[in-house]
Amino acid sequence: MASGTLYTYPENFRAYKVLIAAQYSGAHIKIADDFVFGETNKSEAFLKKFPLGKVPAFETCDGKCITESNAIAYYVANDQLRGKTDIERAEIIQWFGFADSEILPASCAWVFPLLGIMPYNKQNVEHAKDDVKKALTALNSHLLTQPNLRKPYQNVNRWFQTVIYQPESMAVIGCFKLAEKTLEYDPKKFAETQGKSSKKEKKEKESKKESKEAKEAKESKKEAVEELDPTDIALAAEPKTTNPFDALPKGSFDLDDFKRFYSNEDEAKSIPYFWQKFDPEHYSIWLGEYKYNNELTKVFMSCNLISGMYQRLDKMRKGAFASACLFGTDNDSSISGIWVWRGQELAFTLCPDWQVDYESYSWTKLDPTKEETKELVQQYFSWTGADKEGRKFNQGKIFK
Ligand SMILES: N[C@@H](CCC(=O)N[C@@H](CS)C(=O)NCC(=O)O)C(=O)O
Repeated sequence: MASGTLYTYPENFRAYKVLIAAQYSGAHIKIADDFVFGETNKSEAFLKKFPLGKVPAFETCDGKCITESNAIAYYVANDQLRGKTDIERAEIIQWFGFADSEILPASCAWVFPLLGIMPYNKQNVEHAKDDVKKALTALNSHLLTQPNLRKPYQNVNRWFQTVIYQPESMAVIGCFKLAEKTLEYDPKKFAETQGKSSKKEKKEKESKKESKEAKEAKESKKEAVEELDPTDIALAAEPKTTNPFDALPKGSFDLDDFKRFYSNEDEAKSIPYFWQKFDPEHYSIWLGEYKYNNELTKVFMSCNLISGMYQRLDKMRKGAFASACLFGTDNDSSISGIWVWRGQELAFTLCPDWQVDYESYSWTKLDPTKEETKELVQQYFSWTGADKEGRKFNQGKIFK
């Protein structure tokens, strides 16, 4: 399995490709921790290995040097990502090229002027926008015509969200949020950005510019997805779904009332209140345990994993409540939670939109009459105790 050192600055979108591929393959990648953009990559020692002085750059454990983010990503990937047949491998190269030649330059030409780091020219920006739309329309049609993909991924927007919310992607970039509004041209921004060019600030600006570049790429993706006409059309054409919980009898447990009570009172009151109101005939209680605890690294990333799952389950809030906890510390942690929802079956199976994350957890239905269930509810609702391996409670998140 590939292993080595990656030279990059933080949040480099080109390095994300490499790091996400490594999440899938399990390749061991160390990020050079003393790397300073503009310094390290211009040093004699670096240029000897990587003559262009660009990052990301990768040095394998046995001293081989690779540049070009796509090549590095390919090197650290596995067969699943590289493709198994000639045609699959050719398609991988096709989409690498598509992203670099069709999406990236047009996205930058669209967004950089709006962020004030390139002069604004309305015609050029409009032209770039059209180019992005054209490329995404082609991608959208491609996804729609793939029989395997047609059903779950009806358009680029959904495909993008699916990819970006995979645990392997989230472990690298955290929880990605789509832009809420379209960027507008602001002449002040350009003046401000161009104004600060004293020599002393140059280096700092370089690195800011580069991390900005990463942001821009994200922004452009957000923008592009947000403005995509065919996506909007496809979304509008989808049948309006009712909430799957609506089909199940409500019973006597007023979940909203309990959520309000839980938010406003401390657990000494809200947990007895839960048991007093809980309706076991129409609601069920589940323990969800993350299956890949040994892959969890930084606590904040694991918390992003929980928040991401909650976000994707937004519509499920109507009939569910959960408290998920992270136990332990960086590189030694676990995630588990207590979930309560309407109905007696595993609620995620009720709706395809709820199925992105649930298979990463093992689900155990709990018997509400049992003492162990009372103890688990007590522990998870009050954010105390430890996991099965004795890791102490660290952080909790409520789904309501
Ligand atoms: N095609 C290369 C582009 C690499 C690249 O342009 N890297 C920029 C930072 S994102 C860089 O290192 N610039 C430094 C320089 O041009 O001196 C790749 O995908 O890896």
